[in-house]
Amino acid sequence: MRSYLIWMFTVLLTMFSTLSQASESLMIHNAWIPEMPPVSRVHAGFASFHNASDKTVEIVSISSPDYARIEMHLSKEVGGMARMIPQKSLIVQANQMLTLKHGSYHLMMFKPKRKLKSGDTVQLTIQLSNGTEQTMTATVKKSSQANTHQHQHH
Ligand SMILES: [Cu+2]
Repeated sequence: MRSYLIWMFTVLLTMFSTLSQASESLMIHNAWIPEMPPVSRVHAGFASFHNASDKTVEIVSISSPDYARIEMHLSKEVGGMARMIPQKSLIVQANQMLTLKHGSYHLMMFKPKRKLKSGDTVQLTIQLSNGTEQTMTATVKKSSQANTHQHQHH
């Protein structure tokens, strides 16, 4: 009985330290997915990752129950051609914000498992190199809504 209690206590302590670690990692803002025609087999994903800690945070994988596979890409011009280069990870420097956007870093999400339209939300799980996980919620939006929003900064 006593060893059982000690074991329980250890489990709770481990859970708690994992949770408190996760809270020090990334703050995620404006996660969104441009609405695509239902026939589309690949969606883009955007978000801003804010690392408020004094350590580099590295995202090593992203998954979602709503997609078969999610890749991290960097759009780049190579020899005058726009190319998308798959990234092994996304690195968010200490006290910096990494903003995923068109023409830069972004997510490519393959084979949506359900119809997603404007207003729907998608749960994503982010795996960090320190072994912790974070969840994020992305909202499906019409691209035109997002463009309007961008233009408000002018
Ligand atoms: Cu891409």
